[in-house]
Amino acid sequence: MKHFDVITIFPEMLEAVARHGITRRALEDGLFGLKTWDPRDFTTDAYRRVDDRPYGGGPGMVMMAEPLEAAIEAAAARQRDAGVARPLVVLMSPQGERLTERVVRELDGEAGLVIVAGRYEGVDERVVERRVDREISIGDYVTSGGELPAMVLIDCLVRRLPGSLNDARSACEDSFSAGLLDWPHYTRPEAWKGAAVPEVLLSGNHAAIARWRRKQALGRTWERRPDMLDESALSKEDRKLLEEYRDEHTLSPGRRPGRG
Ligand code: 4FV
Repeated sequence: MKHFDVITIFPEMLEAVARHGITRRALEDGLFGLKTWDPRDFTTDAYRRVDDRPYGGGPGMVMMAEPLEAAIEAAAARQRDAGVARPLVVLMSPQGERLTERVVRELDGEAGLVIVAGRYEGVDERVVERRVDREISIGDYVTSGGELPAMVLIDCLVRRLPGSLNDARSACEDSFSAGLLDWPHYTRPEAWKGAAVPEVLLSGNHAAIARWRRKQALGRTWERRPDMLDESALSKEDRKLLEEYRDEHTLSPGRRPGRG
């Protein structure tokens, strides 16, 4: 079982992963454990204070080191008692390394994550220096708290746990797993508002379908995320597929068909 302990002053927010969809079932199936720790429960003052004004002035408040460290330590101790040799402490923050498929794969191997979800302007840097192993960002923008980023990370990792997806192929056929964007998906009805499903997908010819999907993945990556595509590293077959795609789609990289 993989362990997630989340440090948050809004523990109820984690219900989003605990009570819905794939993550809910994986939790019920015991594929992972999820526990929240509220730093307020580790305060000693009557006001259960977890934030204070920033030294040096400026807007907003900063999360205090002591309640955070006490919560982190309690979470890490719980994981150690549960057999996790070395719980990894992760702070979700815009100053962290970008969360990518590579980082997700690296964290696959971690038996336990203690995820710190900050609020306000951020957390006291001294608790980061003392207790945080990795800072991770979900993107170059600012959220009002670390809870949503923490749930993004948990969701990414849980769906890769063996047994969490109905069909394990889903995870390995995901976008990015092959370093490419996903191919387009279609389902019934065959015709919808005058738009048909590509013929090949109705052919039952699995080799042709696989070829068409590979071409779409290559072409859409070239169009939408040329930064992900190293054409010089493509196989001869993939280069041929991309050429075909380009011939069929006269757009330049980064331009989306029919959209400005
Ligand atoms: C964030 C991000 C993020 C910063 C201050 C929470 C906020 C507030 N976390 N990726 N982007 N966090 O914006 O992970 O406390």
